[in-house]
Amino acid sequence: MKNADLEKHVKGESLFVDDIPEPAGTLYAYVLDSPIAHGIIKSIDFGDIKSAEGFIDVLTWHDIEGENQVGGIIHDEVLLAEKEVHFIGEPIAVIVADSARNAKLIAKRISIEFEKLPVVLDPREAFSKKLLIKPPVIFQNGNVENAWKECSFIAEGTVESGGQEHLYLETQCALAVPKESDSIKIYSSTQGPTVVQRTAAKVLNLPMNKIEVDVLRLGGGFGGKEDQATHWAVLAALAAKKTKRPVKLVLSRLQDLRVTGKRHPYSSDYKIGLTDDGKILAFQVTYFQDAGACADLSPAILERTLFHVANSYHIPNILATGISCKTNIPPNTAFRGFGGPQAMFVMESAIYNASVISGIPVKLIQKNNLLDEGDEFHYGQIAENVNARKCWNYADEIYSFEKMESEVHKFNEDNKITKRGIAYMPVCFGISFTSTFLNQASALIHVYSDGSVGVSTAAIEMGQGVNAKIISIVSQTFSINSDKIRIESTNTTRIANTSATAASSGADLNGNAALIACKNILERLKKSAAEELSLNDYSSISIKEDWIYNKDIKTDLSWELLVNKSYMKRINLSSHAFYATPQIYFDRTINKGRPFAYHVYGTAATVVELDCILGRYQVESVSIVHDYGKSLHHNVDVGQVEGGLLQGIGWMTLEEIKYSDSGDLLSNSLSTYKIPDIYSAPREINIHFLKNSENPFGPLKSKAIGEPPLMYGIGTYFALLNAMRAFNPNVHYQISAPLTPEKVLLALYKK
Ligand code: MTE
Ligand code: LUZ
Ligand code: MOS
Repeated sequence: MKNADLEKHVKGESLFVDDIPEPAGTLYAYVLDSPIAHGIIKSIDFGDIKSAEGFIDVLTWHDIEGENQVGGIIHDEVLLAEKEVHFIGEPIAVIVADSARNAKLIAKRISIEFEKLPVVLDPREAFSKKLLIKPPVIFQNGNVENAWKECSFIAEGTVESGGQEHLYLETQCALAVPKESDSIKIYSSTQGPTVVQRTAAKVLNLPMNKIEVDVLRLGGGFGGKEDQATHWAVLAALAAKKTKRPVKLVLSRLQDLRVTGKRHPYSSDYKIGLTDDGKILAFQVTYFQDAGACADLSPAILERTLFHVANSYHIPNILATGISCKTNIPPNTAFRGFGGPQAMFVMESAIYNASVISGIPVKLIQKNNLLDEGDEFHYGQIAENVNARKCWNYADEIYSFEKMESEVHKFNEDNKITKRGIAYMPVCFGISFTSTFLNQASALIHVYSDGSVGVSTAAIEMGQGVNAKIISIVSQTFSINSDKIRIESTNTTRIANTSATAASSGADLNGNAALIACKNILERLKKSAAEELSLNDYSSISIKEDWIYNKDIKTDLSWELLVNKSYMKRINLSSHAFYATPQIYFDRTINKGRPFAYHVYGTAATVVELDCILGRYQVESVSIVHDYGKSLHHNVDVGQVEGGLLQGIGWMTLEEIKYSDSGDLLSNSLSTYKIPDIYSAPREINIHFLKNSENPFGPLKSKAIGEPPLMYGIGTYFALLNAMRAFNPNVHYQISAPLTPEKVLLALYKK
């Protein structure tokens, strides 16, 4: 039960794009990007670069033979700036040289004259100036206006949540190699090989069958390479096509931080109404999403925000408005949770303030309103196989909330300047791409004549262990040892029309496709075995641990022997299979449907300790019950819960993205942008999985796991707020994440 890559990673033997041996004649590209956040390009002076050491070529938008366009959902993003620039970091020219160093040095000799235009950095300001990515989107059910009249308590407020840097270890990079007849092979660090292929074809004016994209693995993606690996791959391909030589483009960490998009900051207004016994009757919310300068995936992310308005609760009256605002920062993009965390943070903030106003404990409001079987989500889906209450109750049973609370209470009575706080965080996350058409995948499986197996799918391995899960599926289905199974690179010539590995559905979609392919081959092998054993039908044949059984009696056939005999009989030992998630649909004219195959549930209880003199804090413990269905790989799933939690804690407490007034990223290094390290990790992480949970939509009854655990981190915010209020019950607070130590300190002593 080890992650398939573990040993290679530890020995440093795993290959990433920058490790691929470079073909002879490889050139190196450097991207010259905009130093200003908004303006008109008046002129570009290339000076004497042609005589510079190592100079090979320079490309601008004039060198694009196809369309200068990389926008996927909305066609509003040029690959190379033409007349106007809209954010610091917008690519303007590509310098190609004999070394990466020379390419960068040459770029310094180019000077650009701009006419500056006004810079907008605040989403609400953008909204007031009508700078929108698209018209606002509304999701609603019931009638909030009628419901307010029935409410005993109404709370209103504003919630801010900040951006988040992906900080994948491997920066954005690509290697493009020209092949025969104008075709190009691109090695890219992307979550979406087909997005790269399609965009390269469009920009280079080639049919898609002349672009081959190959991905071995990523050094992390976290959503940052769902859409934004494309630019660099296409730029490398453009340069390779023009120079007719291989071109490599690797962003430095600084450039990667400066020019790529991050999690979307949100600024939101809410109003929540409760009955006296703490039932949430109505919730109204407006989200101002800071999209940055172009759409990228923002509309889809905003939509997922609107799906997750109510987190894990059933609220009969909801009116939610999402507004995607255009500002002059790099286009923000997918990040683990994809707009869901932003919605859930607002929901939990609303409950917190409703509790302050009503005196009803947060825990009671949460528990009273958890989703139940048969409840209708505000987007029309009926909740089935709901595990919200099961996770909550099981967590209460094994961790004892009351005991945890009394320990916190006792600690606070015994200590004057350090205080503890506890908070609960239930999570409900919808699984499936909300754009229904993306929920498809295929697999190509070869059983070679020696019995070894090669598996290709659309899944991209980025550290999340999808390869280990697919190996587990193939190994269980064939009942052969996992060391016979090899996962191939993800390649668009083997697997076409791939959806990005995203939306936590990589293992679901590709695993299901692999399962079908295995079953196809298995059936042929069983028929072949029946023939070998002179049986009339193959229903009594089974394979167990690399050996063939008839009526549970061991035969003389091993897996290898059966495979070889089948090959000699000219039986097809390969299968290409396709999977599309059944039953899902969504009608955007009314924003109702059944967008998700199923939901993932869980509950976390978080205890923090706060030093009220220094403002420093420590997460003491996070105790989780998570619903992973019937796990494909327990250790991988534990790793995903821990990693997601840490990333969520970072977003809520430490990671602060700052731009200057002119739109320059100030938090542009690891000394100014703090991510969680071993010292900021919880002292104790307890993870229990819900028992007896099976998921009819997951391969071998498993559930997706990648994104949902990030949202357990939201509990940390409210645990901290409770610790602050234990020190100073009248503490003046404004809900604004991240709750950094300096913000804590300022709030504690504000008069
Ligand atoms: N885990 C690691 N180690 N590295 C990653 O880049 N990405 C996350 C999550 N876990 C990521 C990760 C995100 S954003 C998603 S959508 C899922 O993994 C994608 O993989 P899956 O669909 O196979 O779960
Ligand atoms: N990407 C996407 C996603 O295109 N659609 C989604 O619904 C989604 N959800 C989570 C993460 N990425
Ligand atoms: Mo994950 S944000 O779906 O790549």
